[in-house]
Amino acid sequence: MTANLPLLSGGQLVVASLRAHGVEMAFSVAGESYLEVLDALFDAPEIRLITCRQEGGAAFMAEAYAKVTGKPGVLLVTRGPGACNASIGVHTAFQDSTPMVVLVGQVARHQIDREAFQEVDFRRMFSPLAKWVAQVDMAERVPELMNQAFQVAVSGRPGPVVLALPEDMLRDRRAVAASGPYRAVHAHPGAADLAELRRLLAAAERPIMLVGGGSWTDAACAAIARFAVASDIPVCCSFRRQDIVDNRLPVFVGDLGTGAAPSLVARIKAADLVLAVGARIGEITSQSYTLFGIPDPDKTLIHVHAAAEELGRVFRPNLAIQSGMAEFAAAVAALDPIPSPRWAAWRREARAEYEAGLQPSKLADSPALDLGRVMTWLRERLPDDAIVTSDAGNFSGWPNRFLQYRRPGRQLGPTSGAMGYGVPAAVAASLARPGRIVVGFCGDGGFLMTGQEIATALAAGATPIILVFDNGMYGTIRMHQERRFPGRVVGTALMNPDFLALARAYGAYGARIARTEEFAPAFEEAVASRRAAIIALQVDPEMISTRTTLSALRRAAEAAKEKA
Ligand SMILES: Cc1ncc(C[n+]2csc(CCOP(=O)(O)OP(=O)(O)O)c2C)c(N)n1
Ligand SMILES: [Mg+2]
Repeated sequence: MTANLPLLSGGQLVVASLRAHGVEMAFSVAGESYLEVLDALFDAPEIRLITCRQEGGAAFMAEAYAKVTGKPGVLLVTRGPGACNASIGVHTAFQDSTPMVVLVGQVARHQIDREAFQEVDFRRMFSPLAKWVAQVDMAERVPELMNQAFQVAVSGRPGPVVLALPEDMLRDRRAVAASGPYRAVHAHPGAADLAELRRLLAAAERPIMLVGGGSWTDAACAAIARFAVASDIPVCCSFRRQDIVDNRLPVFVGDLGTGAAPSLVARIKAADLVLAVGARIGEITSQSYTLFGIPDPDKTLIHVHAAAEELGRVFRPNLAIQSGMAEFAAAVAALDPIPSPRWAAWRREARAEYEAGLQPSKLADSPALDLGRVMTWLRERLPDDAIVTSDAGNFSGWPNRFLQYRRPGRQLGPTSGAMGYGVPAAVAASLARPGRIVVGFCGDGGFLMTGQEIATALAAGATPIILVFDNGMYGTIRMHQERRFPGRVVGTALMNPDFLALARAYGAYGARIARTEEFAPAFEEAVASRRAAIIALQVDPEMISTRTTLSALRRAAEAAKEKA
């Protein structure tokens, strides 16, 4: 059979494999270690290669592209320096359960283990960061290992895989055929599991559902909402996963992120049954492991997760179901609803608390730039298919608390808490879904970590609108400092560039906003400009979160110290 196949280089086989797996877009920073792959891409115009400015940005782009499209994000980077820069995105994909295929150039096989130029043992480097790492030492095995890479990335709990490609292997020529496309493999809930779930639910008085994790399709989101609505079960979302359930539905009751509403936390504590679907019950979801008893949660816990390893981790559920989200959602949507559930008032109260939280808290005497009013305006202005990306930092409390999400709109944020995510994710989302409004929320700290990818946006025609919350500090850490060491500010003050001049230097639309009423016109101009845009918001440093001010924090910490 092989006699009829053309001789292809390892690099050409890599690209033939990308094609066979249906890859349409890949993100890269070039390197001499994988020239053969780049050259093969020259002949593959159906794969759009996005040239990025730093591998950290490129990796976040690949990760966000995967979140938006549901397809694995493909990233190409060079040996040690490229892989080291990219590692933040690999870690984020791991924590966020995002499928990603990372191709890393490697030194030639005969140089390995000499600490050759830029050599790193990628198996060791990525072992705690990636779902799977391998090195392709024989060109004839490219189809097999590429196939395995895609298969592992998308199946079960999705995650990032890394393939190291020695540069001399990429030059070897072999007559083998590419393989693909991948087929994601997910478990289904069994009939007995579903019957037990319904029995436990029917016996509950105060149930609450918690949805989160990765690999939710639009259809799975719609199905899980039908299930919740049919039995009137309140639903909250885990950190930065608010787009799983339409926030305008009466069953939606808030998000259990880092700035979760105290009323929601109290409600979960008061619940007698928690049905957690897709989310890991990790540190943030369990509010630093305080929501449930360890290992036996003092309430009925039903945990549904794509990976068997997550079930029974820390907490021992009464019922553990290993299932993909689409498979689970379809199965429960078909269950008989609980007739006139006892918890109607419980659900109504939870929703009323959530709706009350949409009213901005009274924090200070009318700041010139009132972020609560800006967010309220955006909530009404953004279309249903808007994509919101978020960096990590205290500013993210504003969109998390006040915006509402629904499919096909999306909320893309790093549950890993990685700063630098906001801009590249917005660029990738805009490339993956051109024509949609994409708004990227960043702090002044996170923005300057990867803001250079605005250049990528301009070059590739992406049109994200980046909002930079300029408070002159690493606000989150300053908040922790004021709590623990009031008045002792160190390492958290920032001196910023002129963001307006910076926007213009990139060729982006730019605006600087100091007052509430300036926001709407600037936003509309940014949309109309059909270019990437940076809107810098001059934020009063007092506005440290949506719920408290910096001086209130300091006063409380000082009072606590005096008492102690
Ligand atoms: C890559 C990375 N480095 C450091 C941190 C620790 N960290 C978390 S939030 C934060 C400050 C964020 O500052 P900024 O982006 O200005 O947002 P703000 O909190 O001021 O709104 C820091 C330094 C992190 N999460 N990620
Ligand atoms: Mg800041």
